[in-house]
Amino acid sequence: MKDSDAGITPECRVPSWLTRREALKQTLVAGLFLPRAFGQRGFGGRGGRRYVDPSQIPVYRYRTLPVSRFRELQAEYDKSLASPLYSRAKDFRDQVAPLSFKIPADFPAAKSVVVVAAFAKSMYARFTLDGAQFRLLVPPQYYADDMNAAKLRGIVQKEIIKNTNNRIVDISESVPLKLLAARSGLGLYGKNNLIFVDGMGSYNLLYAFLTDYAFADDNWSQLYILDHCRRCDRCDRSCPTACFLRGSFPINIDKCVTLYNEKPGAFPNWMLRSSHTALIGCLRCQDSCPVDGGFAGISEMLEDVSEDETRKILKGMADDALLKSLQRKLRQFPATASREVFPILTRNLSVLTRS
Ligand code: B12
Ligand code: SF4
Ligand code: SF4
Repeated sequence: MKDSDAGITPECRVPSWLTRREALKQTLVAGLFLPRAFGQRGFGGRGGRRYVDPSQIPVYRYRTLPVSRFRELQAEYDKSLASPLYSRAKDFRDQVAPLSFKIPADFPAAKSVVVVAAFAKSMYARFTLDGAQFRLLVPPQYYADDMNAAKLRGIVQKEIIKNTNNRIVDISESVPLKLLAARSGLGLYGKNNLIFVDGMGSYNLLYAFLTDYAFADDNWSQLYILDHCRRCDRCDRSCPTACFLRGSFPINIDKCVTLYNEKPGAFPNWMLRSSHTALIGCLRCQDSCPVDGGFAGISEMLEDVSEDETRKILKGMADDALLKSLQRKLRQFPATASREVFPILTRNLSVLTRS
């Protein structure tokens, strides 16, 4: 598939929804590269849904960067997080606090980082209650996929480095993955703040591996924005909680449904019941995207959850047998991992089934 088919163009694009002054302000925050064509009309991509043949979707794509780039990546990330554009919410800060571009003390010989994007499709789970069936969306990253970090580590060793003597360490849980993917040229940021990768749109999960293998190329890239975003606002219009801010690239994380429905606790008072559209997380700013059109339609069904199990979930009865069955049926759905996190499933299912 050509770059243009995925809505990605090799030139730098600045979105028309940013005024010149706003874009310059963003530049200070993000070190964004402004193209010569900035402010002019007449360039941009096509919209519209299209069919994507699943067999043509790459399983993964990757790029590499030398670890000597970590210092500037860290400075850029720190600068963003210090900006008032980013949430001060504790749940958000707790998630980003452990992320950094530091080389682990036990791996001083690390020379390169391999950033990988793996295609990930949506799943649906069917629950039954009082004769009614609820087919509920489980977005990528909330079920155990055939492709995972351990498998990708093996692929990095066998297909990318092609040498079993090199050390490879999975650092996916400890680095800011989107910035790494964008700066390595693996993908482009979209207005929905996600990384779009050629041939898989934003339906990809990101991973990173450190290695003592020294790749010849430094793929350092400018921060590009998806070409389509210049003339499109579908993600903005479809967001159930109005996270998109005029003139600001970062979404308002404080309003993102995912920030609340991944964690236990009551939903904020301002959040409408209709804002909940998935069993966990939210996919609205991806499934409405014309660039993601063909990828959004690729999904599979998980094993059905019985009426008896559905009732137990709604009553919060997390016995061992139920947890075991749901772990299998929902493929390690995070809220079935223990009694402690089970209330997340009870709350999220209650709001979707109006029970
Ligand atoms: C914290 C977090 C969240 C938080 C905050 C989200 C956010 N936008 O930061 C919450 C809980 C809300 C969340 C939600 C989701 N998340 Co999340 N999340 C993360 C996590 C742990 C860290 C992200 C992070 O570093 N944020 C901090 C900000 C500062 O980073 P940033 O967004 O890259 O910011 C850069 C840009 O804004 C840029 N910049 C600033 N100004 C400008 C201006 C322009 C024009 C440009 C181009 C760039 C630019 O500079 C910043 C860096 O310096 C990562 C995992 C990881 N280890 O990285 C997953 C991750 C980002 N999440 C992911 C996913 C899939 C989701 C959800 C889709 C899940 C779901 N289905 O509900 C939603 C999407 C919400 C959204 N639209 O952003 C994937 C994204 C994959 C991809 N292809 O992009 C990741 C990478 C997990 C993974 N392993 O794949 N997430
Ligand atoms: S829906 Fe959002 S991310 Fe997708 S092309 Fe339109 S503006 Fe960009
Ligand atoms: S994940 Fe949902 S709530 Fe969050 S920005 Fe996207 S559409 Fe809005």
